[in-house]
Amino acid sequence: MKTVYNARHAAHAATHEFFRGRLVPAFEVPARADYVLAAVQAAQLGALLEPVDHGLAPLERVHAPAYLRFVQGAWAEWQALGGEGDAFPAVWPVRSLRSDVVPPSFAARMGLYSMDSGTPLTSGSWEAAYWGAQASLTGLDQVLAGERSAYVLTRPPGHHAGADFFGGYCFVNNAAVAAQAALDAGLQRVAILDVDYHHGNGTQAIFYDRADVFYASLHGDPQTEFPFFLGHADETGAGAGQGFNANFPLPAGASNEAWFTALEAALERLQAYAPELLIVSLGVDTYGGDPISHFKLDRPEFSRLGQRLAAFGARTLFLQEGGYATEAIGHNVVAVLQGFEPRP
Ligand code: SP5
Ligand code: ZN
Repeated sequence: MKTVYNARHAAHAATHEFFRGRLVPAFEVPARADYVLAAVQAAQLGALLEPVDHGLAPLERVHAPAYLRFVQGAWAEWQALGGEGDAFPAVWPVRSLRSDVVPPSFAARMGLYSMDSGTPLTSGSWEAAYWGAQASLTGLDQVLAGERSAYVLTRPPGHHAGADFFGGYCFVNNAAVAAQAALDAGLQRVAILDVDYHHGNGTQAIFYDRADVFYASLHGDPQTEFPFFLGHADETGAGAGQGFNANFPLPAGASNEAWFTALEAALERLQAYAPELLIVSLGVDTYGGDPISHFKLDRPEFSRLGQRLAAFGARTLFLQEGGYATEAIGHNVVAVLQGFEPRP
C-alpha cells in the first residue's frame, strides 16, 4: 500500500493546550507523525508519495471560503495584535448571540470560527492543514487510478472541523474534502467509516442532509466524551440525507468485543449502501494506552480491524486522524494497514 506523506505536518507544532484550567503539554504533536512514518518505513509498507497541489478549490467545496481565508491569515492577525504564544479563542457566539455578522475583531472571529478552547492555532497550522488536504486528494487520486487502497499520513487531523469552524485539533476536514472530490470526479456513493475514538462531528454535519455520502462512526459516547454535542445514536440524517448517517456510541471503557460488534453493525449499514469508495477516518486513539481516550484496542485488534475492512471489499482510502500514545501510534496504524494488505 502506498503512503502519501504530508512532510509539512510539522509546521503545526503546538506546545500546550487548555485542560481543566491549566495549560498542559499538547497531545497532538509532530512526533506523532514521525513515529508513524518510521513504522511505515520499517514495515516496508510501500512507496512514499508527496502530496500534489490541487489548489484551494477542492477545500472550498466543503468549507466556507471566508472560514478558510480566516485560518490562512489568522496567525498574521494574531501576531499583529501582539500575540506571543499560540492563539486560542476566548468568546463564542452561543445561543442568543448573533453569528450572522462577521465582526472585525480578531478575538470575535476566533470564536465565530471555532468550537473549543483545546485547539491551539499556531504559526504553521494553515500550512500543515492545507497540505494535509492536498495529501488526502493525492491519496484519492491513487485509489481512483486503480489502487485498491492508499494511506494518507498527515496531521493535524480533520474530522472535527466543520464547514466553517475548527476544533478538536482539526482545521480542514480531510475526509470531507476527499469524499467531495470523489463525487466531483464522478462517483455517486461514497462511505466514510470513522473509527477514531471521538465522534467526527464535522464530517457528520457536512454531509448530514445528503445521500451521496454515508457517514458511519464508532466512538466514545458523547454523553461523557468529546465532542459532547453531537454523535448520538438518534442522529440519522436529515431531508434527503435521512437514513445516511449512523452513529454507534459506546460507553467509555467498552470491551473490545462490544467494539467489534458495533463495527459489524456499521459495516452492515455500509454494505447495504454499496459505496464505490470507502474512506476510513483512521484514528487509533481507541488504543488501550491512549492518554485521552477510554477504549482498549491493542495490536491484535488493530490487525483484525484491517482484515475486516479488507473483507468488506471496497476501494479504501485511509486517512490519519487521532491517536495520542505517541510512541505506539506507528505500530497501531501499521497493524491496521498490514491487516488490510498482508505483505506478500
Ligand atoms: C482528532 C481527535 O482525536 N481530536 C480529539 C480532541 C479531544 N479534545 C479534548 C481533549 C481532552 C484532553 N483530556 C486530557 C485528559 C488528561 N488526562
Ligand atoms: Zn480522536
